[in-house]
Amino acid sequence: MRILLYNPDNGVTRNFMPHLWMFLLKALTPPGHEVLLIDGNAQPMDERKIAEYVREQNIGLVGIGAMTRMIAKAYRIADAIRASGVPVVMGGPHVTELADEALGRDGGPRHADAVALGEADETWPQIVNDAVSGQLKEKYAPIDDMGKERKPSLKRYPVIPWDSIDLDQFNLVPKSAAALLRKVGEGWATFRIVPVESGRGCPYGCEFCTVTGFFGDSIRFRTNESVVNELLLLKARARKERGQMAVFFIDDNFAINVKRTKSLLRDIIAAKARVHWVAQISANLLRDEELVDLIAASGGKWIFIGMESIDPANLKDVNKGFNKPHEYAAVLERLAQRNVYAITSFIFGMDNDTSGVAERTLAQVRTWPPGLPIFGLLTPLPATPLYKRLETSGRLTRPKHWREFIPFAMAHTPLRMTIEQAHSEVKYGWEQAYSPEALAQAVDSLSDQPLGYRINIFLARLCFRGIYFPMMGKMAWLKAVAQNRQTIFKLVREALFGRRILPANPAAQDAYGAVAAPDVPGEVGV
Ligand code: B12
Ligand code: SF4
Repeated sequence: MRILLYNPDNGVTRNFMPHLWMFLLKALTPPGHEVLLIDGNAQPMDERKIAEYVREQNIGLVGIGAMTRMIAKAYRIADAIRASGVPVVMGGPHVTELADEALGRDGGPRHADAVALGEADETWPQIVNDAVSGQLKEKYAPIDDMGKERKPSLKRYPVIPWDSIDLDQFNLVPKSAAALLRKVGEGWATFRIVPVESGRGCPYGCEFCTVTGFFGDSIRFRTNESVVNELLLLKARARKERGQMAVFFIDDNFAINVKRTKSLLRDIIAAKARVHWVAQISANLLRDEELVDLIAASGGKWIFIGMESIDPANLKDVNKGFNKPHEYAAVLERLAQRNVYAITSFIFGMDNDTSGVAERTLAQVRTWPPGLPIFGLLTPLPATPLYKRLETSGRLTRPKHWREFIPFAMAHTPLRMTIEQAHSEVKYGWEQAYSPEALAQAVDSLSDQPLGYRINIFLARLCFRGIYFPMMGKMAWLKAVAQNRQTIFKLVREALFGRRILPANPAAQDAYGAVAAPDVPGEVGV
């Protein structure tokens, strides 16, 4: 049977990284089937086009995965495919929480023939077999012999054949430039950011987050060996095609077990499996100097930190009191001393937020080492404790906000400001943090560093700008380039004519004797 796995586009950003679930399920598909992958962010298709594709390719089963914000699109695509007589199975966090919605049991239309609840590593082969025999069940849940929910172990993680898989749709180097860039340094014919998981689960239970409910508070890890082998496979592929590969460790909290993370990072260094990587780690775990040394030594470049707020009252409200705003600066300095920078994520519209929260936050951000601040709104995702609290207190203004997704729009009223005020705070945050002046300032703040670091922060900021100010077309990119022309000229002039390059920060020479690899243009992490 031919199977199509499809992930809808998010409608905001272009594809920068494939979705892991597709590659994982492909690797877990029983032998004898052909699995095709389409990521809507890389290959945008509308309902008509995808239904046509499914017919032309003689597909017998379609699997669709989506987050809440893409679910409306996912349902439309599913409807079009089902209308042409091909069964659809849906999975992922949204339909796990609202299976009845996908199955049309909540009074609305039906969108899926079957739903895979929770982690599908163990149920997927069964789903495929049932589809082949025309006996798809409505729901598939990972349960043990006693009928109790079972979280799959990651100890026998499948080998994702990164060395042979077709990754053409995920090359971030434009085709027109590939031939030339092949000859630059070790080769830049391709540049890909690949998702790798080393573990699942986070016990912290922040009120707005689905992770603790979905993956459970039991944390599971792959073996170090299996992660190291995956990195070696990725490196080999990059070398073979004269390209570059960076890794996004998509674990929710990569250092949730600090001892294990250190041992993994040591093994990566020892096996020469070092690649440039990005990971999500909560600020409280970055107090550990040895961990931060190992992050730098093993290729860590960007750490995503869910700071959420600089107000301890807000953090307490959302059960994230373990974040200590007075520590943020020290955490970021500790990273920056080793040339590791942070993607700092903030949420506005929390219950203790008042007008001016964006400027108050930015005032602090400006005193920190340069990074990539991102701003969002508190969003009640289905089945989170936050959703339940707001529902109970009658504060949801759009209880089914996902049915008509609007980017950067609140679905409930904050306590101390209006919805409109919260929206303008987010807008202000993005405008100020990504203005040409702010980009120039970020570049200048690294004036004692080699040029590569400054180009890196500049390109990263330019790309991140696209999260709020979509840069889908050539014109939008040209406009962003024109606005930042002064900084670009400055960097180009320096690249062509040079200037005195100061040695890299001695702290980059880590305790393990490795010098943090100089960043190179284009390596923008996320
Ligand atoms: C990586 C990641 C991203 C990447 C996404 C890009 C990418 N290419 O991966 C980035 C960093 C861009 C991102 C952004 C956002 N993310 Co995100 N992200 C993740 C993260 C950390 C890992 C996803 C992953 O690969 N997991 C590992 C795989 C194996 O798990 P999985 O995807 O759940 O798949 C398993 C099952 O769900 C199931 N399954 C999934 N799909 C399908 C389909 C079929 C057919 C079947 C049978 C089974 C199945 O089988 C898989 C194997 O068990 C998750 C948290 C998490 N740990 O999952 C959050 C998560 C998915 N993100 C989330 C959110 C909210 C966001 C943002 C909206 C945040 C924001 N406020 O901006 C943005 C939206 C981005 C956008 N523009 O669309 C939420 C989604 C909750 C929800 N109900 O939708 C999650 C769960 C985190 C959370 N805090 O709750 N994210
Ligand atoms: S620390 Fe991060 S992953 Fe863990 S529960 Fe909180 S927001 Fe979710």
